[in-house]
Amino acid sequence: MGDVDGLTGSEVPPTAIDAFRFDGPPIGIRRLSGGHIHGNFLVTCSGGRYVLQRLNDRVFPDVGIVLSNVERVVAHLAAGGRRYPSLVETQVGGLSHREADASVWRSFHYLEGTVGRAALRGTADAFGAARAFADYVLALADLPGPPLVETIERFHGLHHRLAALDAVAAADPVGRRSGVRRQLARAGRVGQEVVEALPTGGGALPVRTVHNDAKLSNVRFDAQTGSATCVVDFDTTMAGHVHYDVGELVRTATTHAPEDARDEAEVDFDLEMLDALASGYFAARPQLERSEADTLALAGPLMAAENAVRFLTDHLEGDRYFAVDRPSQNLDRCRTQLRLTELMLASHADAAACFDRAARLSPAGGPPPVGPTEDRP
Ligand code: GN1
Ligand code: MG
Repeated sequence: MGDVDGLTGSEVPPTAIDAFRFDGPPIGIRRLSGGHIHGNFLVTCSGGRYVLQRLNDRVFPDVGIVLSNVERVVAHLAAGGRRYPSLVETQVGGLSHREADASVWRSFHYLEGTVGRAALRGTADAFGAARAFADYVLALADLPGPPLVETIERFHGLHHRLAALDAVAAADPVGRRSGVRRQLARAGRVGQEVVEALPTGGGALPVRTVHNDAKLSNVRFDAQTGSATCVVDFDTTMAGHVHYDVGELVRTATTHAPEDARDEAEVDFDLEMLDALASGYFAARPQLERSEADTLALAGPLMAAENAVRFLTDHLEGDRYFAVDRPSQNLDRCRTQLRLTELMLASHADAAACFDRAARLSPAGGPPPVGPTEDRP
């Protein structure tokens, strides 16, 4: 094929497009914004639209594991009659394609009639997004076969992320430490406070198969009705705690500031949105244990603090992990997440009241029943 929209010659090799069984010749390609990890492109062919991804093998060292986990998740969601993004076969009947330069490509059918949201439009969006993520965990509770393989080792875990930050600050590989002393101290202080409030190791919290990247932007909403139709991006779906999902959603959906706002004063913490998120989550009857339900108000601070620490670590490492399009973007991301953590901690009592109310009013009624969990620490 020829150079479509001027992109195929550079970012998307024509052979990567030709490798997939797309319906009709490609008539347009454009880069999709939003994700920090993979290269994401929208390929428009005469007979349909597709999301084509170049997988990031620095972040996911074994892309084969990612591919097979995702295939299992997609097959299980399909068997349960749920809406999900389906994979496109390659010309040779596989579900991924390796280029001569060793890059690995994968494609999904574009979920027509749906839209993503960078920010919530209102409480109904919050309710629907939270219910969709709770429903995802319920759907995977009876995934047949062995547990999904860990795609990124020790992906979440604030304690270990803080240790990694200390190590990179000590090594200071690109000489940025002197410019971030205040944020380093602040991240250490805020991170420690959250680790002490919600220790996630030690077996106190059940381990389930969770999404692990439950950002608002990973929810698709029906373009007509506005209701949340499904969640996407299953690459980090594996063992974890429900707090990782609730926390990602809370940190991305309760503030009106972009994650990389240059001025952290823009960051707010909207308790009305939190209330709707909590109601939506429990509306799915998530069958949480007491230890989970009672600590959900700390999920937002946990994930905001963890992301702050990861962004600062990457800034000190020279922006090797998260894609950036300007020099201090990871530092800005770190500041917004620290600010958000501080605001959330200051409103902890109100946040806890939101989750308590939602748990009491959940359709199951009464205290959340004990649900199926795995027996691992
Ligand atoms: C990354 O898939 P994407 O780009 O939305 C990251 C998440 C972070 C997020 C911060 C595999 O998510 O863990 O929370 O950026 N994903 C991975 O926005 O590291
Ligand atoms: Mg992701």
